[in-house]
Amino acid sequence: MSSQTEHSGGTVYETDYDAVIVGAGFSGLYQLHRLRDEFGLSVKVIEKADDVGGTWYWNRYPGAQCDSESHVYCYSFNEEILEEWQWSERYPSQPEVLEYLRFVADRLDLRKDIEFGTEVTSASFDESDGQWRIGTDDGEELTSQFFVTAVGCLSEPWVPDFDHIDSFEGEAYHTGRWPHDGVDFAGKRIAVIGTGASGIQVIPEVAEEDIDHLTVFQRTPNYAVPARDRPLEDDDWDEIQKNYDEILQTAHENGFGMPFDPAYPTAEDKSMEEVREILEPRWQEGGFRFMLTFEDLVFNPETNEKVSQFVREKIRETVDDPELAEKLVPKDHYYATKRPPLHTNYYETFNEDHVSLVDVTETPIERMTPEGIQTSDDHHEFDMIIYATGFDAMTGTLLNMDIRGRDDLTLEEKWADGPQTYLGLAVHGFPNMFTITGPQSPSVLSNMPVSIEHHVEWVSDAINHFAENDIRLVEPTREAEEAWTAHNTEVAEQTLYPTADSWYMNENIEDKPTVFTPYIGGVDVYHQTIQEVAQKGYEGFELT
Ligand code: FAD
Ligand code: N01
Repeated sequence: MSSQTEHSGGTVYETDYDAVIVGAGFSGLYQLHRLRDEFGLSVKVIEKADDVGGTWYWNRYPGAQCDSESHVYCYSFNEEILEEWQWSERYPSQPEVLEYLRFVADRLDLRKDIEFGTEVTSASFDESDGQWRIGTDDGEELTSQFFVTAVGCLSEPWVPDFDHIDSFEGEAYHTGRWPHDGVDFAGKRIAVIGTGASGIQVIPEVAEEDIDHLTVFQRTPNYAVPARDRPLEDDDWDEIQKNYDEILQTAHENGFGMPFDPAYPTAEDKSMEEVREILEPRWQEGGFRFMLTFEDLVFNPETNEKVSQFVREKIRETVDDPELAEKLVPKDHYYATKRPPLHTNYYETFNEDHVSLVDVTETPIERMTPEGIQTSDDHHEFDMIIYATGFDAMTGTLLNMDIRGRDDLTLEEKWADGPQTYLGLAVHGFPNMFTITGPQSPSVLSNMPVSIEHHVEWVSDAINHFAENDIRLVEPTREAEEAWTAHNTEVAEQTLYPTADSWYMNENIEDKPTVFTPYIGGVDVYHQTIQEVAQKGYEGFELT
């Protein structure tokens, strides 16, 4: 396949494809559909997995499930898909989301333009002919006019560099690269390292298996709120279908891409007793509806402290042993300044005799040994270690691809002090490249399918506009990029987020620069901003 375009000067450009997209998760699938089926472009998707799904292909650990509610954790762009697909639970589990994405890929006939089992290992912009040259691990090189990354914000698993990590002779798994054939837990002594959203989901599930013992290694206790999952019955579904347009519209106009708005502006003017009365029914209802109670939660320390206090009280009520409960109670950061997880029986699990906790702030992990884990005060023997230690988030996957722009500048060099982008969508010095859910866009601070749709639609319309208007090269100006980067920092600093050591701040990986990586101005504000940029003739971009 090849694509030919004639520029106004008479030059004919020939590339293998109009656009090459990396990744076949939620983002890449929709991006392919939009460019190919709406605008008739020639498009190739390169995906290193051997199927579609992205996150939901890789994260198959027991308990892997969505925290977003199913009826909004989906595409909204296609009425038929919305009508044909019925979710079975309030929060879909990993197999169901994977099944959904397979269904969409088949329904829209996407697979024929996806090359599976192939990793993009390099991508460089060739200034001589204005093409992207994309290299893969099978030695192939493709050329395209546009290069679109849809590689995910949480797709590069991260394992800390523990001393002698490879000496462990038992089984070791990362939650984000879980074996597809499952894992046999029977009779085993198991360690889980990490109590983020993945750890909080996997721990209760592993504890329920027929195991010998589970030891949880916790560095930072988390504020987990009950999910309160339940099946979605036909009646529930009828109700959703009746109001679907309105629900989806609310989600697309909400600051976090969720279908509900905060009910109270602040808790500042309320006593703790009043706050308890407001929060209790939301705690019983479960899910992110709890987090979105007070509008100023992540802005106002007073509101946040009251909500944090409420969660702490719940943890103490649930965990029988007061000393253990105190170790599980977060005190070092504000609620929601690290990604707030939902849970099903997480705290209850610690009441089981065969589950114990090691607080690594008291007794740090010193090294791995052939038999297990050596902490500062004990040697723990295990048959299996589960790393629930997260991801090289936001930039890790992008930087691993050896992306090079003008003057052979690598993205890694460009972002040495942290990401610099225009709108989280494009980078000065890297013409014709677009980053779906790139750093400095709302991405992980939202119900992501909403943000993904906003990005994919914007990028598709932009590429179509450039094609129709004989524009060959598109690149944000340095000034626009500097202004957006400064704006990102400015809005983040108005919130409590920078006060926590989170992966939002790159703090989970020692040698990454400490900067707030997603955009916290709100999905609604952000969406309006990118639409205005387009309406003003792609203001901030240089078009040639
Ligand atoms: P991904 O799904 O990460 O897909 C990226 C794809 O790119 C992957 O298939 C990967 O293999 C491929 N890729 C990467 N690099 C290369 C390369 N060099 N060459 C070829 N292919 C490459 N978000 C929510 O909004 N709500 C939730 O409840 C929620 N739950 C989550 C639970 C887990 C366990 C995790 C890890 C994330 C969760 N997320 C959630 C975030 C989730 O990542 C997004 O919702 C969404 O799935 C992202 O889709 P994506 O297509 O942008 O990226
Ligand atoms: O990863 P994490 P995750 N020694 O980085 C600990 C999405 N997601 O995979 O907090 C000991 O949050 C680390 O401790 P600390 C969601 O966006 C969504 O759980 O850094 N411990 C932390 O406890 C989420 O935020 C869902 O002190 C070490 C844990 O490992 C994102 O993915 C489900 C350590 C890592 O937590 C990532 O979540 C799952 C060390 N050296 C994931 N290094 C749902 O929506 C790290 N840790 C359901």
